[in-house]
This record gives sequence, C-alpha cells and structure tokens, in this order.
Amino acid sequence: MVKGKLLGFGALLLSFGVALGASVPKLTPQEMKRATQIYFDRCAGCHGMLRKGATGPALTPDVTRPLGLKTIENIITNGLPGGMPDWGRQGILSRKDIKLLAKFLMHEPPQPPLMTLSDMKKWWKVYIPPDERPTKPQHKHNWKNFMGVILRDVGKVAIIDGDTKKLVSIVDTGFAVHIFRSSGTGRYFLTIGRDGKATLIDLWLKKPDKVAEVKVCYDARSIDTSKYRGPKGDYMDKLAVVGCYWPPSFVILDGQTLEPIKIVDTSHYTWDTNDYVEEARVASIVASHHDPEWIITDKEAGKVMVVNYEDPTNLRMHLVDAERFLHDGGWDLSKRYFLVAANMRNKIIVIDSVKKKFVAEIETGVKPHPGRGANFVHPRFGPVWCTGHLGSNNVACIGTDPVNHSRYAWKLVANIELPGSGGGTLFIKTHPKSTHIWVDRPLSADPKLQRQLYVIDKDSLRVIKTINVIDELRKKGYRNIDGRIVHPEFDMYGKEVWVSVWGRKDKPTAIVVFDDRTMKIKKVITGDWVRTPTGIFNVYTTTNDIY
Ligand code: DHE
Repeated sequence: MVKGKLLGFGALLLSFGVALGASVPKLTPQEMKRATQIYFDRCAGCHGMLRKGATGPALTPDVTRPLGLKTIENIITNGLPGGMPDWGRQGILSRKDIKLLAKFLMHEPPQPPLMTLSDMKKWWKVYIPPDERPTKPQHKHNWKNFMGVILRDVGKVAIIDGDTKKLVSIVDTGFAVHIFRSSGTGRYFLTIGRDGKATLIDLWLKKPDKVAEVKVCYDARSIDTSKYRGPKGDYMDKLAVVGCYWPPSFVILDGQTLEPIKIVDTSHYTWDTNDYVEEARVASIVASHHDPEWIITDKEAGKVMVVNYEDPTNLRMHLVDAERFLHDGGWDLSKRYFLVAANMRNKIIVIDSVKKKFVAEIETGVKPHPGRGANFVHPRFGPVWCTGHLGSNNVACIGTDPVNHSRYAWKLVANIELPGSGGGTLFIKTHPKSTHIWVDRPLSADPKLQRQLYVIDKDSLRVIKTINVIDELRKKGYRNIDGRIVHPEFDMYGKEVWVSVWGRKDKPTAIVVFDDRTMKIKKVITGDWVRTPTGIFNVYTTTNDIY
C-alpha cells in the first residue's frame, strides 16, 4: 500500500517536471538546526518527524534525492493538489528558507529526542493551586457561553463572551495552539499547542487565565479530559490526557494541576501488515460519557486504543484494529459510536465504545476531514453523522442508528455536492436547535472557495446558501479584512455561528458571527488583537460534545 502511495506521488511529481538524479547538498550545523526547526513547524504534522509519511507522503532520501532540488523547491513554493500548502505563494516561507528546506530534505532525517516524566516536570508550573481557586465564578458573565478562539501565530488564545460578544481575556498559551477542549464540568478550558504545551484555563477567575501549564511532548495535536460521572466514580475535572505526535505517546495528567502522571508509548505494529512503526502518533481523542474511558487513535498503526483511566497504575486498554491513517473524528448522536477518518484510505471507521469493537468502514469521498463531524436526526434516515472532505467537493452523511433505522446504519445515506470543484473542507458543524449544517473550505486551491461558507438544510440535504464571507464584510465597510474562512462553531443556544477569518500574522482580521436562521452577518468582532484566529470553541457544546 505504502509503495503504491509513493509511486502515485512520484507520478504526480513527474508531471511537475521532475529532474531525476541529484547529489546531496552540504549544510552547516547552523543551517541544519534552522532547517530542522522549519521542518518541524511546517511539515512534520503531515509527513512525520522521521519523514516516513502519513497524511502527506514519505520524504525520506530515497524519495527526495531522485527528485532534485528544483522540483522540491517548486512543490514547497506552489503546493500540490490534495492538501500540500503553497508555503511560498502564501508568503509563509521565504525563498531562502525554501531552498534550505529543500536541501534538508535530501539528508537523512535527524533522530528527534525522547522525553521522560522528569523532563516534563521541569516544564510543569502551577500558577494558582486548586485550593486557592474560587469556589464560584468571580464575574457576572454567562461563562457556559464563552467562546475560546485560537490566535495561532501569536501564541495566544482569546476568551470572548458569547452573549455580549465582548473580549473577556487574552491568555498567553505558547506556540501555535491547536485545539481547546473543556473539562467535564466545563469550568476549565484546556489547550494543546503544536509544541506539546498544555494549558489549564480557569473560566471562574475574575479574568479567566491559566492556572497551570506543562509541556509533555515536542509535537502534539490533541488533548481531552475525564468526563465520566457515574456509579464507578466521579471523574469530572480529575484527569486530562495529551496525545503526542513526538515522542509517539499519550500522557495522563492530573486534571486540576496538569502534573504528568504516566506516559504510554504508542509505537505499534500496523493493524494489517504487522510492520513495526516507531512513529505511530496519537491523532484524535474523545472522552466517553458513559464509562471512565478515553478513545485514543493511533494514526500510523491504524489502531484505536480504548483506555480505562480508573486506575492509571494498572492501566486497562483495549486495542481495536481499524485502518490507516487515522486522523480526526467525533461521537455519533448517542455518544456510543466513535466515527473517525482514515483519510488516506478515503474511509470513515466506526468503533463501538461499549463493546470496544470495530463496527464498520464506509467509503465517503477523497480524504474525509470531519473535525468532530455533524450529528442530527433526519426524517427518513434517523440519526446521521456527516463529514466534509479535503480532496472532493462533497459532504457525506452516514446512518448511525443500528436499532431503529438498521437499514441505513453504517451506510452512506447522502452525498451532498458543494458548488465548484475540488475539496478543501476542514470543518462542518451543527446544533440540535438548528435546521442547518455549516461547512467551510479553507484548504481549497481556489482563493474564492477558501473564503466561502455553505449552509446545508438538514431535511432536504441540499446546499441552500453559499456565503462569500469576505464580499459580505466588504459590503459592511470592512475593506481591509481578508483571509480564509475556517471552523464554524455554534453558540450554546444554537442561534449563532461563529467563524474565523484566518489571515496573516502582520494584519488583524476578524471573527464573524452569523445569525443561523437568516444566514446574515450579525456581528463582526475585530481589533488589533484579532491575529490569525483559527479554531473557535464554545464551552457548553465542547463540554457536552454537541456537534
Ligand atoms: Fe488540526 C483537529 C491534526 C492542521 C485546526 N487536527 C485536529 C485533530 C488532529 C489534527 C489529529 C483531532 C484532535 C482531536 O479531536 O483530539 N491538524 C492536524 C495535523 O496533523 C495537521 C494536518 C497538520 C499540522 O501540521 O498540524 C493539522 N489543524 C491544522 C491546521 O492547519 C488548522 C486549520 C489550524 C491550526 O491549528 O494550525 C487546524 N485541527 C484544527 C482544529 C481542530 C483540529 C480547529 C479541532 C476541530 C474541532 O472542531 O474539534
């Protein structure tokens, strides 16, 4: 399979005018250090630290050397269809950096360091100990409707009052925060950065701020918390877990202080070929509401770990064979089934968290990318879950009720075509109170489509509106705001949809609030602080896994 993938990539590169055969250019130690950092910041997420490939193809010297420097520089500058960003054209990497990176890719990848519990403890800081924290909110805001907004390239996050749309707080979180998740009660927001730094933000402080932080890996994408309250104990706000890309592992933390408790290595044998993968990274994590468990995906091995956190000293774990390469996913409406993208196989995988078993795989389109997906009850198909795609212009919906709608369960029940060609969708979202599903398309190759939002009617399963967000902003007098539109998120009431205008770091952009019913702009939140906003997370919906 991997070989097939490389051949496919090679053929694609040839069509870009590949010069085969090249010598290995020399790099000074300083250049090597800088190139390693650029690679880590921009490329490791998709191609892996060891460059063995995952969402992106392998970039080991056997692949890169035959391509030659010019071809590699060309790809880094202009991107490739199917998700490889045009780093040069976007102005994110300079010509000099692109040349350096191309040379670096001809060399053997440097071996990245590992991390021990004592390394982590050196990074661990508790700013306000649990017994000095307030016992009730110290402000009058409706904190359950707070919106957390990632200000990615400035290393901060913003907390905005969803009722008043006023900025409540800006918190320093560190390099390229990736996602927010909520604690079981919702009182704490947790963030994880690409640098493996986790932050615990107390929303009850007069001005919400971080009360603890720790770095548990060098490269990470996911975090979640213990959300189980039931006869086997109350774990609300007790534990957290970080999923690491490097070192490949998950790390269990104390939920009140972020003290690291346990590291679990996720290097595994692949589920199908039983080849050993050192860099088998943790992708998505979801917390069960009906058992003291986390569902943790192992991207490169194609396995799902169902981890019982009752007793971290004697950790119990079910290892479920799924598919490669696992990426993002979320619960179905009942929160029993976990649906996750195996994006390089164009499939969605379904895992039963009660039986802890693989249930089904469904082909949905080219590179499914659901975020957490969108759940609703369709009049004919019953409960369904939908996903968008990076590589094709469709939103696919799958029946998720094997009891009362068994005819449709784990089958593709709708394939909704988006206008224009190609994929580029990253996130889709809905709310039980809304009749709509909102879809973005920031990774389209077409700048016009990157700036669009689509609204799908839940009953007819058709796109009923295409919104050119930047044009709408211009009509309202916001002439200088530009960027890709990313991550629709509902407020707690299901009445508003918030999106980020993801622009360049040197210019402020905006967070745009739509009225879900009229699909018109209701409020534009802007200001000098609105820099590179990406993910937006509502406390209530994130805590309760409503999407
Ligand atoms: Fe994400 C979710 C990995 C690029 C914004 N992203 C996820 C998840 C994974 C992941 C594994 C699921 C986490 C979970 O649910 O526990 N993302 C990666 C990458 O490896 C990738 C492709 C490349 C990289 O180098 O990081 C990548 N992601 C991006 C972006 O460029 C985005 C748009 C902006 C950013 O942060 O840099 C981005 N990813 C997000 C967001 C979510 C996410 C907002 C959560 C969606 C949700 O609604 O839960």
